[in-house]
Amino acid sequence: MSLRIAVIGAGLMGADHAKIVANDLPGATLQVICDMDTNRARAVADATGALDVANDPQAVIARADIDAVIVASPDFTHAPLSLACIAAQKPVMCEKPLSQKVEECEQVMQAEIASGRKWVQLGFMRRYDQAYVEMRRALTDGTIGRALMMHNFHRNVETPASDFTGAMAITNSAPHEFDVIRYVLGTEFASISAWQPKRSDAVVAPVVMVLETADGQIVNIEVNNNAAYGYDVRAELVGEKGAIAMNNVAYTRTDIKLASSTAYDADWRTRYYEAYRRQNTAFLKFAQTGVFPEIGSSAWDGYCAAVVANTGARALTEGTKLPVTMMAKPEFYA
Ligand code: ISE
Repeated sequence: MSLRIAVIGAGLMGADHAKIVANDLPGATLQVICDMDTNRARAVADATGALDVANDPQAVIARADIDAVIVASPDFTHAPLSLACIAAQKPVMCEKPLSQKVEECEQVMQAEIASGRKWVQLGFMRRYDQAYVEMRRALTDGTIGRALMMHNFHRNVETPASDFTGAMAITNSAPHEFDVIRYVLGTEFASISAWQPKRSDAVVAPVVMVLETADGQIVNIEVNNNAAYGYDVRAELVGEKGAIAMNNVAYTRTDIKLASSTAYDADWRTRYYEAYRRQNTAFLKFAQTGVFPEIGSSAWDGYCAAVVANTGARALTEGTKLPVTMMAKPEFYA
């Protein structure tokens, strides 16, 4: 039987998830699009062939004709809606972040542990991006030897809102790096410091972070939310025997007038389309079998990202290096 999925939130990410469920997930039915703004839900439903629209997320989660849920509503709703899915015993693919509040991440973990099984997969889709998959493999199969350093750039064309701050670069954008670097290196962060250069205008300046891992590696992350020229994510993993770097994903190169150029994506939805598709395919299998995806992000990973992000935001304000202090990993998430 086809798995009936509800998408909660009909904004940019909800519309994208709905498109993936409708076009790229054989075995899934796009049952409901839910948004507080019913017109917005209707527009996404019309574009994707979803069967129904609604505006009350809690009621949608409880519906008997819903088997699994994708949460792509505003960040502050992620933890409460994940908790509702756990209570209703419905698998949920929750967009990142699980919460920016560490205590809310802990509540979700506690509810999952009490229920006896995992229900929450978190939308840190970069784990499914081929470049990071190959970086991880270069470590696990020994190709580049033991990891020493990882360099990371994360550049957006511009911020979604003019009141975006340096702290938000750390709590909203950088969690992608926090999660995927933990995954690639297979370790936890031990400390973080964060700095900003001065810009000549009013928009938020880049944030540069340096992190140490528990295994003695050094990681640097630049988040530049106003890079102006394109969506550009880069990473290079340096090992003791070699290095592996991500290429810009471009199918063509134009050579003209003594110059050569490739194009950048405008944002993450096209750059990571394949990663989202793979992630959601893994979620479908999880919802069908109850077996948590091998490389998927869990509520524990959401907790870790929130701890690093909150510590990083404090390090930026205080202008100092701070230790990243996390609880011991519960056996349940081992
Ligand atoms: C943004 O905050 C996101 O959530 C996207 O997933 C990410 O790829 C983008 O670069 C961030 O700025």
